[in-house]
Amino acid sequence: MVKHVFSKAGLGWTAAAVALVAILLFACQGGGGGKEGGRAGRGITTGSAGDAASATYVPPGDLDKYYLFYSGGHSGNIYVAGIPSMRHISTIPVFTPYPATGYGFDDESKAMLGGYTWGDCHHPSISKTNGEYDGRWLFINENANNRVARIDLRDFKTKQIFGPIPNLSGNHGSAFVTANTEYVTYASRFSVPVPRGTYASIDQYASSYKGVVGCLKVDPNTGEMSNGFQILTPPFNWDLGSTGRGPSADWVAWTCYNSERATGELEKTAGANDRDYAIVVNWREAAAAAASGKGKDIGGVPVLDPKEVPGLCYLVPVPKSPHGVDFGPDGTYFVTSGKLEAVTTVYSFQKLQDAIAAKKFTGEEDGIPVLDYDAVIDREVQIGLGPLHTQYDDKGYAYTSLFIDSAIAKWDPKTGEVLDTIPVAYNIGHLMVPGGDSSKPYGEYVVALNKLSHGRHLNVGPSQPESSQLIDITGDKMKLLYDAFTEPEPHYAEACPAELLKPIEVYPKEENKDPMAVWDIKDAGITRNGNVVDVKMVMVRSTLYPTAIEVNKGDTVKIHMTNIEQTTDELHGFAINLYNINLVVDPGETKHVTFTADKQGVFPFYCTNFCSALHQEMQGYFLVK
Ligand SMILES: [Cu+2]
Repeated sequence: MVKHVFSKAGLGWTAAAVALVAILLFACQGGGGGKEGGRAGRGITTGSAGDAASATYVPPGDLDKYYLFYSGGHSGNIYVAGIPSMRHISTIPVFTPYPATGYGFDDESKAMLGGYTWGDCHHPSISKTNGEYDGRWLFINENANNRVARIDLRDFKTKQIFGPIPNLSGNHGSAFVTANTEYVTYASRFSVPVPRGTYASIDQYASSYKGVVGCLKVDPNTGEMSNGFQILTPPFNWDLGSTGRGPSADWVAWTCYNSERATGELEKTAGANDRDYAIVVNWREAAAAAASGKGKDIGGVPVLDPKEVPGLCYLVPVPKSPHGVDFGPDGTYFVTSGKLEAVTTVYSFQKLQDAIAAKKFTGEEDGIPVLDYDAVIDREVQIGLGPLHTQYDDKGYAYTSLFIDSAIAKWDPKTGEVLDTIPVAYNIGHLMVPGGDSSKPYGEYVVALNKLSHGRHLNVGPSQPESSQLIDITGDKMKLLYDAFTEPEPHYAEACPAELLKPIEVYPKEENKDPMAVWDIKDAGITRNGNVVDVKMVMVRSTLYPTAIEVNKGDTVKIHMTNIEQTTDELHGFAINLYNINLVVDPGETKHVTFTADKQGVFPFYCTNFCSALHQEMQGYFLVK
């Protein structure tokens, strides 16, 4: 028998009240900061410091075992670190200009940013084959301007930013890829009238505002994303999603909050129902329906309306105010947690299929059938307060973050038994086990992505970094190993074994097909066509050639820079005084910058990226008559 918490009308609010007390209690404790807010003040210890130190120590010259890709939140970046050292190795700029690599300054990356100077990126997703990470690409969503980006893991560079995606507002439930990277998934956190640009009064929210869930098609050879399809949904606030694998490989699920369709003061109004929903979508069927013309073109995308095209998606009741759904490694079950209900539910994918076939529905929302909760669940588990996200290890265990308890619980999804709990510092959001959202979890570690660091670091003033903690999960008991800090704000991360990736260190000359590339100083030079000036420049130790560029005021200047080095780590930069020009060109790469010579005078240019003993001598003049 399943204990049905929803049947007890009062329990939800009791749990919410407990949660509220816990939040208030936490706030009171946390206010002090400083030494009292540090490790001693919270009773968190590292156990044996010597053991923890040796477990995370990577001797100088040795390499980490895993790549860790953190989302950088509203920084718009991805941070690359190593596990177990937790050392920050590199920053991949994605949605934000980044002068350190010249990103957003050259013509190509500037065009890719599309005029936006920031993004809010949350959930990195390594491409998959048969449900396992294949290490080709890294996708990441963008919540503020409704986009998805693709990074090529061959060179760790952003290659495509797709969007703003039509009809979508707040792309939070993204960029989880399907089992063979057929699609990148997305969902609207905020509902608006569609298509974008339509006005409807806020009073019309429940009926005239629409959510969408959908998929971007991914080219299997190039990774290039293009519009796939969307499904119209009620104006719920879609949250995190998860893609199926194995038997559930054709399915994707997201949870929502605000199934009340409320507006304003959601902290009160969106908690009225004792349950919210997950939506489960058969993406393969939906793609086929869109391909056969069953969708309606809205904003340039085929949009499927469940009222007109039934059988593509279903709603599953979930504990109150969930913050995501996570398919298990073998794809036979998925887990949701109600952050205000303190209940984690394990759903059976087979029972879900059976209930759909037997039409075990309890109602519908805008044409989407609601499945009977009792018919589709395996069990409910009481793990702790504020359960959020779940990851899986290589032994069949689940790890769930507990925001209010500031802890991680290890438990068995097959029995519901909670096996261990470890406190973290503090208020964990996401957590990450290498491969923990794929068919092949690697286990070994869980990284706690904590929302608050509360002074567990040298005091850097009020703008405190985010905190991550590395925890050993190889034994029966979890062991805290290391505190790491990052720029804001890791929401999620993925990690893969180092040997899965084989990044290049130089761009091979033979692959450079840029028509403006020059590989010898004798081919470098300046040509004029009307008021357009093309400069083919060679960058090599130790010159930027031609060393003088003379133009007329008002000319359009196009500088095409080729770094002709084929040697590892020999980057060159190109900056012009007072012209806001800043490029960095990797070995074998060609980059372009186009600008108007709108200031008269003489402006030095120089190499910004230290390259050789004669680096200082790599300079020249940009002369404007
Ligand atoms: Cu240089």
